[in-house]
Amino acid sequence: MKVTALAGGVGAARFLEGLIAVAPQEDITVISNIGDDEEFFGLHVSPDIDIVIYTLAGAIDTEKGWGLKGETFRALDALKRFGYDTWFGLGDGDLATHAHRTDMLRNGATLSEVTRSIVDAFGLRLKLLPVSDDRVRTVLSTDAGDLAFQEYFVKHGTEPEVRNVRFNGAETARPAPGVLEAIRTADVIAVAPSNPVVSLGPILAVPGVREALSAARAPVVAVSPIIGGKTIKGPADRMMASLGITPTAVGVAETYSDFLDVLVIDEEDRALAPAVEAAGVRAVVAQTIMRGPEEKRALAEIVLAAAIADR
Ligand code: FO1
Repeated sequence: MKVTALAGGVGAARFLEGLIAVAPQEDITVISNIGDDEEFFGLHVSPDIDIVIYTLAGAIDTEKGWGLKGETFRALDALKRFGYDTWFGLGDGDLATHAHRTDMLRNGATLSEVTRSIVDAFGLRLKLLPVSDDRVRTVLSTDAGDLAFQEYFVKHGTEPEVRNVRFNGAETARPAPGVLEAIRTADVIAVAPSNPVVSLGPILAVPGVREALSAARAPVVAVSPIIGGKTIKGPADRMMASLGITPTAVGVAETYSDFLDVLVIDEEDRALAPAVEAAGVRAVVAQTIMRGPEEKRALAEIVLAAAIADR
């Protein structure tokens, strides 16, 4: 069974840990957000791609959910000496990934090719595709002005009120090789429990992706990242509310209703099932909080089973 997953950062990586425990990596294609990519010290950083790779390779700092475990920050400390702003925590080992990525890109490789090389180097066998090899950047208009995603998320700690979100470059970006095909040929399409606005939004903004999802023969199954009106981590609930999207599983269903077949919602939101279904999306109620490996695995199984039942 070929599984294609749409993924943002930390929540997605945890969901994918469950997926690789129940399906062979060779059968999995992950389409990653690139809207929160950023350049620091001339190096191209792709946080969502790296979070997925490090997590699935067992190399992630599990406490933080990003960066490498056992990481040191000596290079970043040394950069302070030259007056650099060092609010973004790039560890020494992590910097090697970004140096490698930047070197390959400067030598003419595409982001897809670079990503494949990092996936291989970390011993993974799944296919991980940036949604595009073209530049797409998330910019948030906030009460503190226009902020690039990492400025909003890390430098300002998601404090500013978000008024509007745009994905610069998305209108002219082309899906990376294999992206539309992975959607077209999948048996199951899973949408990870990521922020619908800033993690999945940039993927859906690349022309052709949303249309391919609507036309896909495979059932599209999402897991709601909102439980009881709140996110486990991150600003999705506040951001949805300030953008006029209901910050509940119902708002998630409505955001994806043009292509979504099934939404897995948490037990806590059982009462929302009829409203989710009123948005034209079948609701499956399950335990969606992933504390340990068993829960990650169980959630992946629920998503696959929901897709099979929907075919
Ligand atoms: N998140 C933080 O909250 N603080 C950081 O200093 C930070 C550094 C960082 C370095 C590399 C990387 O791949 C991710 C990093 N993240 C950091 C996470 C990142 O900002 C977000 O989790 C994603 O962009 C959202 O999916």
